[in-house]
Amino acid sequence: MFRKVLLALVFRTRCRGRREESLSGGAFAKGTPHVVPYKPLPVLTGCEISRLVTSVVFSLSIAAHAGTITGSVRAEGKQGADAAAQGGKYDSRQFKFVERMNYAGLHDFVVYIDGLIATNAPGAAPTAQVVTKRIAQRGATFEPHVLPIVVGTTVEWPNNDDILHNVFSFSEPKAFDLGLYKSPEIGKVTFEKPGRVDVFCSIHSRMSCVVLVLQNPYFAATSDKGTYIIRNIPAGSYKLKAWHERLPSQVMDIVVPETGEVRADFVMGIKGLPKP
Ligand SMILES: [Cu+2]
Repeated sequence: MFRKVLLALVFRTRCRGRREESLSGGAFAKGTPHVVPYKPLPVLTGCEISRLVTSVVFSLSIAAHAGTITGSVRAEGKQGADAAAQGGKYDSRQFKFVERMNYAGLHDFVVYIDGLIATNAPGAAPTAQVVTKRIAQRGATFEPHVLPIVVGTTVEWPNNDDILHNVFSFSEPKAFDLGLYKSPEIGKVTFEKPGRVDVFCSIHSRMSCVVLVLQNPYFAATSDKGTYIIRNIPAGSYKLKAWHERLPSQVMDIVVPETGEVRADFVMGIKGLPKP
């Protein structure tokens, strides 16, 4: 590893000298008319090839210390709950339109590594990357319904409808009121504190979404099939959490290998809660 870095430095120093030469020369430097000369397709010089190879080798050696977590999440209801539905009770006028939980049909799970990890712990070099995500308002629905983000992310709420919406939240990590607006105006909020932020529309009763603000970038929302994949996680031991907006979270100890993947499947439900 040390040798690779040393080699990269040597190449960089050597190449810099030649590059400056070629930049200071050229047609324009000699006061020729402002005509773009014919230039053949760029051919990589020896130095450039070496630099390219070195950087590829360098990134591969970094990636070799990072693993992948993959798996699935599903939910199941409590045993015995369906007994209440037997005997035609739900056919009565009183309960006919009562919507019941369909655990097998639940989606919008999020799987994430809990807490701060070495790459973003206090004192680690801050990442200057500014991330912006979007939740659309379309057909009086928020899309996606659940958005996991890392702390510092800005979320935009474009209004794709011809009617007004009013996006707001009174959740502790971030309370806000974007007011009434239509396209082309776009309301946005930056989330600096981790936690769950429930978002509503003040006009439409069924419009709600959740922004899940997380402490590190190692998370994934599940696909339509309930599967997820989190890549490039630095090797180590972690607490892996499965989250759903209306189920208690589940935690699993996991060891991410230096290379390759580890599998973690979750079955969520009304489990592990204290009896009063
Ligand atoms: Cu609305």
